[in-house]
Amino acid sequence: MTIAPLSWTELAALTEFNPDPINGPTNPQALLRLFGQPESAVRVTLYRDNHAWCPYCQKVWLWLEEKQIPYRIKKVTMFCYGEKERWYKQIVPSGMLPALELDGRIITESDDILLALEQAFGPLVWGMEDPQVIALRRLERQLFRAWCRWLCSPTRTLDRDQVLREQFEAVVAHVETALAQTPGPYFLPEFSTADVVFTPYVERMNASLYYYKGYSLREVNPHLGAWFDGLESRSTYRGTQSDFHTHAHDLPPQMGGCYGNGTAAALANQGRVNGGPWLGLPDVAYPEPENARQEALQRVLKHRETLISVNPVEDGVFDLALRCALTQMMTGEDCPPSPEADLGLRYLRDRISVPRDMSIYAAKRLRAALEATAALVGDRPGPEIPIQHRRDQSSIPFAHA
Ligand SMILES: N[C@@H](CCC(=O)N[C@@H](CS)C(=O)NCC(=O)O)C(=O)O
Repeated sequence: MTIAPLSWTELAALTEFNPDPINGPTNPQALLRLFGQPESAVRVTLYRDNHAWCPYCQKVWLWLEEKQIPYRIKKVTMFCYGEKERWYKQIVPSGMLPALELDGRIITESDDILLALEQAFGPLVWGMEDPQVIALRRLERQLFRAWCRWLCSPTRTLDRDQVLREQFEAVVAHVETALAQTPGPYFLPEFSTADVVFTPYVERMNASLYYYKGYSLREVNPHLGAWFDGLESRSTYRGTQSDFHTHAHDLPPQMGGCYGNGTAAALANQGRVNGGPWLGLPDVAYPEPENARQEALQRVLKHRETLISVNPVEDGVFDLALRCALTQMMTGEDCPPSPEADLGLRYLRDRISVPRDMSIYAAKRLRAALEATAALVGDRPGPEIPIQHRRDQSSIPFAHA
């Protein structure tokens, strides 16, 4: 059965998603976080990237959320998404992120930021200079280097790829041993700075190795698997968590290239991450929240005019196509758009940025609805995702909302 698209007013009546960005759960949209405290308690401003993608920013962001330190957020553009704001270069001439203002003092370098925060507010259980944390921080850098070598070396042969894979797996074995020392899922007996330090890049390793190398870090390593589950039990982490699609396509310009090994497993994973089905991918394992579709709908409603104006398909055609996809997402019934709309629907499907635009399950539901609706009328891929930069992801047109 097919149905006609709902109007924007009818769609708006289907969502009540409206969390409090300031005092509610961790989210990338907030510009102020108070955790129930008065605004006069704010001593900290975090300068982080607009795209909620920068791994070093995620480290500081997660720490502040875990410690519930009231803070302000100022968002800055990363080079690969567009031009750096001049006002930020006056504060931090290199333009590097993150930066933190604490009682009027500017601090850069994520490790120095965490040290300064610890001095002001106390450690997140075990601090940066605890000998156990120092050893784990060293292990994290070792893992990072082995990952970069495997992912970012343009290997010509599968043998060479295998050597780099084994080098990476040897470091992973040390990580598994470290995690096995504690009865719980974390690196130390409680969630601490050590977990915060590992989070950003292990999340990116899980995504990129699945996509480019056909290697599922989370699934083949039981202690890392349990660690991811532990992270996902925390609303702080869920608010910062990205998905495979976002990482797979945001990493190449950041890393100066990511190289696939062309194995059947890698190609199959690429097909799945790009074209779905997205539910069931090992980028998330906690149960889907009941309001995931409502969240996706609310986020599209908020930005619908801009989404329509930046889409490569003609405005009237895309307005209808977008309503078709949202109608499909909310009712489960197919809603055919105009024949030329497939391209525009896939353009949007490929540009949902998680968590910037919405959380992981909302994004999966929206990608699925966009794809299902596009497939009703055509099989053309959307415009290619650039690999040298991601200026197609600019948030400038969306800023007024
Ligand atoms: N060592 C620094 C590294 C920070 C870093 O590499 N930041 C990147 C983003 S992940 C950056 O700001 N690059 C400039 C840009 O992309 O605009 C730290 O720990 O804070």
